[in-house]
Amino acid sequence: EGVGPQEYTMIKLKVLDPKPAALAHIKEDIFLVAATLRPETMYGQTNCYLHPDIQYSVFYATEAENQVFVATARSARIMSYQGLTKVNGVVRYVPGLEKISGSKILGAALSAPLAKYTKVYALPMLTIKDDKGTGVVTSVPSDSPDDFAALSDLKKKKPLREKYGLTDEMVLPFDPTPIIRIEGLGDLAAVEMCARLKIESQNEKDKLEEAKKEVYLKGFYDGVMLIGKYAGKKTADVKKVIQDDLIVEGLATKYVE
Ligand code: A2H
Repeated sequence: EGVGPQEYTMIKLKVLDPKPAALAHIKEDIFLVAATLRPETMYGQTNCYLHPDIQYSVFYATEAENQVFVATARSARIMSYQGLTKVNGVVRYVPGLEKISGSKILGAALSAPLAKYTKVYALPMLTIKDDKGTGVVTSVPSDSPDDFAALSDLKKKKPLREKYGLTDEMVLPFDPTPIIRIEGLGDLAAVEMCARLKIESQNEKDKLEEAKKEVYLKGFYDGVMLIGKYAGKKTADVKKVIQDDLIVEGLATKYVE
């Protein structure tokens, strides 16, 4: 990992009705908050990942908004020093929800900013780390090999879906959306790299590392947007503008760690 602070865009995915039982009594708007380095890829969201065994926290966001966030306790503490919680330096948990395992939120219906799909679902990813970002990873299978591999696992394996209480409707209709064209890799770069390297599952760490390097480097510098307000422009030139647009609309904030 690099030295010094990393700035992420924290994307707010709103939990829709009917809410998971454990969250159903909450009056405020609830958001899963996902840390991403690629705000320009949010057009391609197909779902959001949680780790089933990670403990998340549900806590009050800034006073101005009547909102609660779902993220790891570690990231909540960091957020509290960045003006993102109700009281500076303090995390106020929703009573009884200081800790809730990801498995209890899986299957939640979500609204994902800029996504083509009006409703996406919280799905399991077993490679999420609890000490990076918010522990919530929004999924862009067109441009992230990790995201594509995890979604493919769920699509291929009915027992995996059943294990986490997911219906077919939460998984099967969601396909990678072409959002960025990369010279030599086409319009679905992550799908292409996973095919070239014959990646069979989200557990193929080394191959996924190789795929990521290729897609990420090329996507960052040579990618051209195929969709949205900035279609035709280079990814490197619109990353910041799209981040700003999302923030202005209240759909994201900056998060540094
Ligand atoms: B990125 P870095 Cl399209 N555990 O967002 C595992 N992965 C995590 C994570 C965690 N706790 N928190 C964030 N991430 C993912 C989009 C994306 C991302 C695309 C392509 C590449 C890519 C959509 N998912 O990341 O270690 C998030 O996925 C490639 C590295 O801090 C986040 O950005 O550099 C990225 O990893 C942050 O990783």
